[in-house]
Amino acid sequence: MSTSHLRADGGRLCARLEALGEVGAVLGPNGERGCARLALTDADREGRDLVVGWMHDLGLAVGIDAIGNVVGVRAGTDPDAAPVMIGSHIDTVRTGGRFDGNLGVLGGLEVIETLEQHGVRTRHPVAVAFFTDEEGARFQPDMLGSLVYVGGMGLEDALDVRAADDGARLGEELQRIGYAGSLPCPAAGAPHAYFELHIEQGPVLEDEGVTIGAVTGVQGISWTELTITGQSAHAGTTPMRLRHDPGYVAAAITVGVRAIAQRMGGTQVATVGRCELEPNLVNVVPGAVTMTVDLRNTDESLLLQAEAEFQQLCAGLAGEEGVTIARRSLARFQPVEFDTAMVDLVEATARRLGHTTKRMPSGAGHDAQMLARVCPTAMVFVPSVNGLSHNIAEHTHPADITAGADVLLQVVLAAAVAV
Ligand code: HGY
Ligand code: MN
Ligand code: MN
Repeated sequence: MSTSHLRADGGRLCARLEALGEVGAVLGPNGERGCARLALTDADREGRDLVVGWMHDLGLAVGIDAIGNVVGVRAGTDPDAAPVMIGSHIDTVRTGGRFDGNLGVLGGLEVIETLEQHGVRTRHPVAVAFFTDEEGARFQPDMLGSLVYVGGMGLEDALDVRAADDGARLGEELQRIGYAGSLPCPAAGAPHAYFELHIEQGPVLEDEGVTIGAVTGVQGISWTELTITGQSAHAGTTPMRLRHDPGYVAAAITVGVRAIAQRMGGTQVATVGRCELEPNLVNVVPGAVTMTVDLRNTDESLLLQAEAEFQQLCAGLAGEEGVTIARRSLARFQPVEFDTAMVDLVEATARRLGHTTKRMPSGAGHDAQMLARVCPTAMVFVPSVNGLSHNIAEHTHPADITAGADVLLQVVLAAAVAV
């Protein structure tokens, strides 16, 4: 059966995105409409229940594994063939948008519904997955569910992770929301191929007027939590020369890691996203500060260089101010390159459909970087308006959403082999 003419129904996909976006909805002062569904919260459970319901409506066989990853499978004609998997995540950061992750999962459901609508059978099964805790905002590391899925992190270690906000244990939260599944981790078998449709979350495609990004890989990620311990003291009576102020050290580290990134240039980025002073009172020199540093680079040797300079910065400040600095690695992933033939397929398919394309690395982490460990993997990017993401103003135009879904549909058909 020829299927090269098949296209997605962009309106149906946008309607699902809107409906899922209402779960944990966050409305901004200027009409921004984001959502907050931190991993394993009640809002995440509600979003999961909605998507699982859609999976059942589409006749998928739905399975949940021991880390809460959910996979819905549409049968293929060859019972021995491994599935072509479409996946991403539906958990969000606290100031999340409605597209990050959600587009990849709901784009997968759109592919399924289009195949159903046109009576298309494929040799390989087609699976749609959402992975637990991709964001890593509440439970680190990020991409935790897909990392466990591919065997990159032990299940028990993952279940024992404590939440950064309230200290809850991941395994108990999974039980509490009813998504502690019975399927084994790591997964019993690898997919035949994995595709992820995702918003770019940066400015490149929009700046260059390009519709489809053929993603070549994902940059390396280094997350560190610092606990800086000094001496709590009176803000008025303690002379500057007698202070051991972790608040000052935290500020100097924030300025210092930014300077490292600016000096290195290229793709190097550095972010202090979390910084908590204790006791956080106007008239008390803090006794301790807990903060995080996120370093990324597309080149592993440069990321190692940035980490080394960061380490030297901390050591110097600790000696200068007379504080101690304890470090805890929250995530460390090397850069990942996707299978060239798969990237070629995305690029050629997008061009065949008449879209402009660009090969580019991903600045953000994605579940695809974990699935790339076990099967041929590719990502399809669509533009982000103003390059904005992890912000409730995150937006992607419906025409670009439809273009991305069309490319996803066609590359999945190529891999799953319509019969
Ligand atoms: O941090 C990331 O890049 C992703 O959003 N988890
Ligand atoms: Mn994402
Ligand atoms: Mn994200």
